[in-house]
Amino acid sequence: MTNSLGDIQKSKAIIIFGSNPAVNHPVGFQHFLKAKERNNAQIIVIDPRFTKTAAKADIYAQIRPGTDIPFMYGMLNIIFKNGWEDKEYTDARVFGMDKIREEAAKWTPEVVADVTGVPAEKLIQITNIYAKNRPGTLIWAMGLTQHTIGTSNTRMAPILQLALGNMGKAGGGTNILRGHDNVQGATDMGCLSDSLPGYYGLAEGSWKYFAKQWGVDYEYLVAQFKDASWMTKTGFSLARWWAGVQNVKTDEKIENAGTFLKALIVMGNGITSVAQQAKIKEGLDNLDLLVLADPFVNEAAILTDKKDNVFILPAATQFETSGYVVATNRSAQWRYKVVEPLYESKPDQEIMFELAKRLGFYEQYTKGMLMVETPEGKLAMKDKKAFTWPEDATDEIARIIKTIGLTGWTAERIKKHTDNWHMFDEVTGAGMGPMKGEFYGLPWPCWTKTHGGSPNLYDTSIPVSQGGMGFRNNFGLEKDGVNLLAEKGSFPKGSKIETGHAEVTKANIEAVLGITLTEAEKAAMGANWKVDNSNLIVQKCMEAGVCPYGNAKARAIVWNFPDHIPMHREPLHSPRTDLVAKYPAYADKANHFRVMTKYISVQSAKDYAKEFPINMVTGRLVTMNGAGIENRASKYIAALTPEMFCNIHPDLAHTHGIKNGAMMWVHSPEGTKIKVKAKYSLSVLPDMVFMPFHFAGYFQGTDRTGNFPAGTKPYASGESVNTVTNYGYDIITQIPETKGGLCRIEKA
Ligand SMILES: Nc1nc2c(c(=O)[nH]1)N[C@H]1C(S)=C(S)[C@@H](COP(=O)(O)OP(=O)(O)OC[C@H]3O[C@@H](n4cnc5c(=O)[nH]c(N)nc54)[C@H](O)[C@@H]3O)O[C@H]1N2
Ligand SMILES: Nc1nc2c(c(=O)[nH]1)N[C@H]1C(S)=C(S)[C@@H](COP(=O)(O)OP(=O)(O)OC[C@H]3O[C@@H](n4cnc5c(=O)[nH]c(N)nc54)[C@H](O)[C@@H]3O)O[C@H]1N2
Ligand SMILES: [Mo]
Repeated sequence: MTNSLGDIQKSKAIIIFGSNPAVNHPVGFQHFLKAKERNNAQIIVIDPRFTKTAAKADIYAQIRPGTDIPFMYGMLNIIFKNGWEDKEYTDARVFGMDKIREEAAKWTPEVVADVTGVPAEKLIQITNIYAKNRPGTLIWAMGLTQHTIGTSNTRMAPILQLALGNMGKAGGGTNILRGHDNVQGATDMGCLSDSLPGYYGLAEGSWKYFAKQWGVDYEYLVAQFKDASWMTKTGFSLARWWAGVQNVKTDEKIENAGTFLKALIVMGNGITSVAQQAKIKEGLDNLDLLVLADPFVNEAAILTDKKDNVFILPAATQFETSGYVVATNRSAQWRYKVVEPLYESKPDQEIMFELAKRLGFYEQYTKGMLMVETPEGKLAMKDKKAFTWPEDATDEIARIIKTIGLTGWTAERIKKHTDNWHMFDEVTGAGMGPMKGEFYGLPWPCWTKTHGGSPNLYDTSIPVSQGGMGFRNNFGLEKDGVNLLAEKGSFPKGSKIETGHAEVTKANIEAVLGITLTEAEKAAMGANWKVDNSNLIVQKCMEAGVCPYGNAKARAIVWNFPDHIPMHREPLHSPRTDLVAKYPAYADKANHFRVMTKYISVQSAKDYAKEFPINMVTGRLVTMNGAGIENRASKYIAALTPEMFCNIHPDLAHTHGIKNGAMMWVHSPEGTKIKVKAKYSLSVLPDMVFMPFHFAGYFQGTDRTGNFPAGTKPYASGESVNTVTNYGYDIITQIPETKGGLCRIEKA
């Protein structure tokens, strides 16, 4: 999220792609409604379903799943044709908008209407409203990401905002409504198999930096791998780990150093929330060891037939421990323990510490918490023997993670913010009284121990010391002879440098900032601001009003991705076979998170739409969360949604003889099926069904709830929709295509 929920109150138009905040972010959605009250903000919703959010919109477009790129190019087509783009802004701050303009020219409202199903007049009306009411904010969530082209979708949306000059503006930006309360924190901390914490790349230099910061030998880290080459390779993803298990039937080659995955430890994932349950079941069945650390009985234990070496560890909930979490707008909030862990449950960190002890790396694992930076740029040990949880962990993160500017996130400061939450403005997040000069939760980048946080990313209208910045210089200085740095005149307010500049390093700092370093400063300074234990680079930048990461252009062209600019590609299972030849899927990709991943070979294998003519959309309900066990194990919450169901248009149901409330089968192109209750709804078109993914316990028509240990069976169980969500994974992130698939239905 570039801005914040409160900042949405400043928007004059709000366009929502594939997000249903009235249901999934009902508290945050109040800011949208306040924008309406304050500015008469126009709310525009683009969703295949008429959602509760759509019901609050001024204008709604019922789009075919997976066609948001054509829709946005269609908007750009109209914007460019009418000269509504912010040319001064794009010339100074964007690389490659000319290529976008060329592609947009192909997407006339008529072409867009054919591909997306949204009438041309509606596209024109929406574009008019959105372009003429600035600043406009663009919202997205899972409706854009859960596709094979998810990454292209998430590039397309900022491009639209850049064209309109809406990025880096209060009331503008791209505001992605994230999922779990701490999902931003989880990604920031490296719960990803393709980066180290803080998005430090999987490169030797990063490993060496972390070895130093953790107080362990680099060679010790190397020794944990088969050989050093595996340290720079992406690991398996949550979506496809099962392909790495021996005896799982798949023709998809894995590249895992000639060996297989043997053990799986699950902490905080439901497993039944992941696509291709039949394959996941095979993966679980064939593991040597399965450990499920969860406050509830994780339903992976119910799905598998594995009888030995399955351990269910009682994890404490987040109410039984403390530490900070990161909100969707990059701000931190302290969470105090409410009660001591109940019974024999343990908080996650204690489970991990116990594991580290048994596996013999407890000292290496925890040593970093006892280290500090000295002003001379050195690392020293704190004056105590044992660490204090979670304060020392928090300070360790602040010390090490410089890439996204966590230096200012000390335990002391974060607690002070949470304790004084009433001293901050609801809209701007700006502090008052004792909190003056700081923004609530110190939204990152929070460059120094006194910096107040950055409420809106890429905002050049305020000084860097108050959260201002240009775009990041991360991809070189020029590409094909074109300057990648911001043009002259585009710079954060008060900057000593009034033009674009490279990220600041020890080698260029004197030239870039026009300063002379003392010998002592030179000796203390790290090679660049991301690895500088002295923090001198950042400090000097702050003094000059300059952003340490440079001042560059945003790139519309990503030359290292398969599609240099976002391109429309039909879902792997497309209801429009006639469009597949024109907009085909990617080439199959070997070694994608260690697993060969299919695109065109699946898409071109057959005309799926003939046999599976119905679009299948999956998503969320306001009464339930994620894999659903937390709700279904509660007697009273379970009563709100006691059964798994399928939203179906009465016209479609009628043609299959399915009565409202009757059972029906949903079949997938992979040959799997689920039995669910039909629930008539006019929110879906007659060529589409919608199912929530919050149920588990049944598998392809069979009741597996007898597998629950005595006394743990939840009050509600049902089929997981992920048994029938289709094969398909994003080309960059490997997120499953759970928002674009096909199915066939049948009366049960
Ligand atoms: N009550 C509740 N709240 C939650 C959660 C929960 O489980 N329950 N989960 C949390 C989590 S982890 C997350 S990630 C967020 C997710 O929040 P959302 O992304 O809002 O959740 P979804 O309901 O999965 O999907 C949003 C919408 O995308 C639409 N959609 C599907 N395909 C397309 C498409 O191709 N294009 C467009 N434009 N729209 C499409 C769907 O119809 C749906 O209405 O919610 C969080 N909040
Ligand atoms: N078909 C389909 N599938 C989807 C999606 C979709 O839209 N459609 N959305 C996807 C998305 S965006 C997400 S985020 C996932 C969500 O899916 P999951 O991540 O599986 O979601 P949750 O149910 O929130 O949490 C998983 C488990 O964490 C446990 N848990 C809760 N608190 C703690 C704790 O403090 N410690 C430990 N160790 N465990 C805890 C819960 O009991 C639960 O078993 O689903 C994905 N799957
Ligand atoms: Mo999520």
